[in-house]
Amino acid sequence: DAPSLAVVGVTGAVGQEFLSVLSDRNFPYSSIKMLASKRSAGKRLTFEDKDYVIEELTPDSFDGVDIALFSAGGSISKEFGPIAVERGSVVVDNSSAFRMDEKVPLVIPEVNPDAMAHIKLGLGKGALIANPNCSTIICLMAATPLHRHAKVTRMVVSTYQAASGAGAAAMEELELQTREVLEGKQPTCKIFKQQYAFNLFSHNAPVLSNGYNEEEMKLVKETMKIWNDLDVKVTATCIRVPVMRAHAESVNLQFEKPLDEDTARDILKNAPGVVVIDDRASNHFPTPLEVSNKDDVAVGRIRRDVSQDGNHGLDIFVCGDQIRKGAALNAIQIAEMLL
Ligand code: 11C
Repeated sequence: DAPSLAVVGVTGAVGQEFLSVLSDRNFPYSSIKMLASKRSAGKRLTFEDKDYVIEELTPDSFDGVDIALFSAGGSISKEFGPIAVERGSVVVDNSSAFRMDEKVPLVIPEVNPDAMAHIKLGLGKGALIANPNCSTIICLMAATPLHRHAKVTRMVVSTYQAASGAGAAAMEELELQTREVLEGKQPTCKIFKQQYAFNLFSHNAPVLSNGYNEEEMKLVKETMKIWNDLDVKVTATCIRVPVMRAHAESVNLQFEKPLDEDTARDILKNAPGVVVIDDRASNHFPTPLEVSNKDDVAVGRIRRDVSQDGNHGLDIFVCGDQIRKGAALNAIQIAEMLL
């Protein structure tokens, strides 16, 4: 039988994308509960020609739900994730709440599907599966095929992150500020403390005592967990740029075994969920706009790192849709593996 679904945070940017991706991929379901906060409860939405009333999220929301897709922030996940599990749902959680819990698999289906192999639907038992941070997913979609071939020993990531990572309100703020600046007005700064349009700044996540911000440390720790490799050395600098919905990342890789750039390009051309855009002659490489609303992560600027000996280093540039592969698509691919 097709599973019953619940979407938690259905009014958000990722919640809405869950619905688009479910529809695009003909995901089978017997019913869907559209869940949100009290504020949105009672509003209506239409999905696949059917009208739904948005319900307020309560513990009882999960009775009879096989798969619950969560994207309503960490505190909602912390409160309601365990309740959903207790009521027998398999939760695919898009927040950071459970990612580093060693009992919770952290999964990119193209990278580490085996991590969730023990979780099955229909056993009457609930479970939690965590969706990695968007910048980790986008980075590892490209880095993993190379890692499998030559083993990455060190990775240096610099990100150029879109507004969507901070939610629908941040996307609206970017649009509003752009208009305001063009009209010579003072830009409205509600979501971010500083001007976003025509500017860039260090990622808005809290800065930790080691000087890294939380977004950077997610790249470090999640990579180790997903690759199941505590020895890999990862460092990151995360920057918010005035782009609407796709993240870009410069990734420098150091390998244990040699890997030349032609072999790397071939590996990436054959990697599932990855497209190579690497046209040096016309200076055409991945851009956030080209990957927006697309499923695949694009990789280009594939070149030998001249600062490293022989073929032990590569530089690549990666772009991926933050809302899609960075969040909703990855979560629904996880749900597909449960079917
Ligand atoms: C961003 N990655 O692009 C962040 C937002 O841990 O899921 C998502 C934070 C998370 O701003």
